[in-house]
Amino acid sequence: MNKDFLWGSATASYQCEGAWNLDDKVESMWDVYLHENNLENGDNASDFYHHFEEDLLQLKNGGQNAFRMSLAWPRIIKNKEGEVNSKGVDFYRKILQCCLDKDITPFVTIYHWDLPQYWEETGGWLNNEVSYAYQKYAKICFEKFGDLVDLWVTFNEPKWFVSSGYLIGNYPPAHKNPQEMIIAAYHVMLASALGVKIFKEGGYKGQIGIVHSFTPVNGVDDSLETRIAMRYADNYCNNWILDTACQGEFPIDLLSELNKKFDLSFINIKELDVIKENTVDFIGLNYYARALIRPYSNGETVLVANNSGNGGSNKVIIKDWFEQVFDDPDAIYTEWGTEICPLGLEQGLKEVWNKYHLPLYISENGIGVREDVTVDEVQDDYRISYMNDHIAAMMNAMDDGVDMRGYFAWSTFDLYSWKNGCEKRYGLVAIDFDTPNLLRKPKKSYYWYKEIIESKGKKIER
Ligand code: GCO
Repeated sequence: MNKDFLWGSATASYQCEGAWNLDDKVESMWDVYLHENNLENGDNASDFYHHFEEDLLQLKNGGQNAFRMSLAWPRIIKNKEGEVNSKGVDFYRKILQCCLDKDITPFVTIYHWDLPQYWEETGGWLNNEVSYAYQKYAKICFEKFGDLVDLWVTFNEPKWFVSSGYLIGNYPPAHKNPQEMIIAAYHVMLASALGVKIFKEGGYKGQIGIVHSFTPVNGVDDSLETRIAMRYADNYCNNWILDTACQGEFPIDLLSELNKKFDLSFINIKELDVIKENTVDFIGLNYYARALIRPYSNGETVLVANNSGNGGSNKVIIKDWFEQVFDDPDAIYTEWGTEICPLGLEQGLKEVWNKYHLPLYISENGIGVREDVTVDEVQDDYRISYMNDHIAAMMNAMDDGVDMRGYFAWSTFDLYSWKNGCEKRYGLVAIDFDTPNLLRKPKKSYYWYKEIIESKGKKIER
C-alpha cells in the first residue's frame, strides 16, 4: 500500500448537508419530490452545512486522508440563466480549504443526483439542453474550486438515478418508461463527456473520472443461455456506463438490441464523437453487491436488483433478457436484502482492470443497518467484519496487479439514505438525529478503521 493511497470515507450533498433552503439555495428535484409526496426527506439530514469543521476534524482524527463529497448544483447555480450563488460557492470553498488545511484530499463529485428543479421542469434528463447546462455548471465548478481540487468526478452512479428515475419509478421524476430511460441514459453519458471535454480544454489541474455503482455479474451455471443472459445483465448493470465513459462507446450489441424495440433517432452522431473523444482518467466503483444471473424464464416479471438497496421497490420488467436470483441459499443478505459478497469485489476489480486499464478507486463500500445510537459507542462488529472482508478482497486484487488508488467507506457519518430515510445507517460515526444538535459519536468501526489505516492495511485479516 503506497503512501499516497487514499483511505477515506464518503458522503453526498443531499444526503448530509441539510440547509435545504438556506443561503439562496434553490430547490432540487429531490426537495420537490419528497416534499410533494410527504416522504422522509433530507431537509436537515446530518446538518453537515453547520457541522463540517467538526466532521472533518473527526475524519482526520480517525486517521483518514481523503474525503468524498459532492457539490449541489442548486446551491451553486440559481437559475437556468446560469446565475452563480456566491454563498454556495463560499460554502464549498470553506469545506475544501478545511480539507486542505488538514491534509485531507477531497474527492469531488459534480453531480450526485440533486438536479435543480428549474431544469427538471424543462424535462430533466430527457431534455438534451440539460446535458449542455451540466457542462456549463461543471465549468463553473472547475473555475471556482479548481485550485483546491485534484480529483473530480462527473457523475455518481448514472445507473441508479437513471433506472430508478425513469424505469423503476421510485426516484424522481418517478417515471416508468423504458424509452425514457434510454434517452436519459444517453443524455447523462453525453453530459459526462461534455464535462470531461470542458475540463481538458480548460487545462485545469488534476484528473477527472466517473463513479459507477458496480455490479459484477455471475451466472447460475456455465450454459450458453446463461452466458448470453450474463452479457445482457452486464450491459444493463455496467457496460453502458463504463464502456461509454472509459472507451467512448456504448456497447454495440446493446444498441442493436435496443434498436429492435425502441426509437433511437434522438442519438446525434456529432454527440457520439464527443463521447468518443472525451473519456475519463480514472474509475470510481461503488461496491455493495454482485448480481447472480439466470436466463429469462418467461415469467411475467423479471427482477433487476437494486443492489445497494437504494430504497423502494426493486422490480423491473425487462422481458427476454435476464433474471436476477435473490434467493440463493448459499448467499448471506443484509437486513435490507443486499447480498454480502466480498469475492464479487475481488473478481470484479480484476475484470474492470483487465478491460479498461484505468486507475481504480473504491468510491463507496459499506453496510446499511438499523442501530441504537443512544449508547456510548455503537458496537458495530458486523461493519468491521464487512469492511475487513472487502478491503481484503481489494488487497487480493492489488496483489494480482490491479491499480487501486483508494478506498472510501460509505459513509463518513450517518446520513439520509434516499428513500430509506435516516434509519438505514452506514456511518463510521453515529448521529443521533433525535438530539437537538445532532450529537455525533464515533462507532467502534471508526477506531478499527483508524488502526487499519495506520497499519497501511497490514492489520486486515486475509
Ligand atoms: C444508501 C446507499 C448509498 C447511497 C449513495 C449512492 O442506501 O444510502 O446504499 O450507496 O445511496 O448515494 O451513491
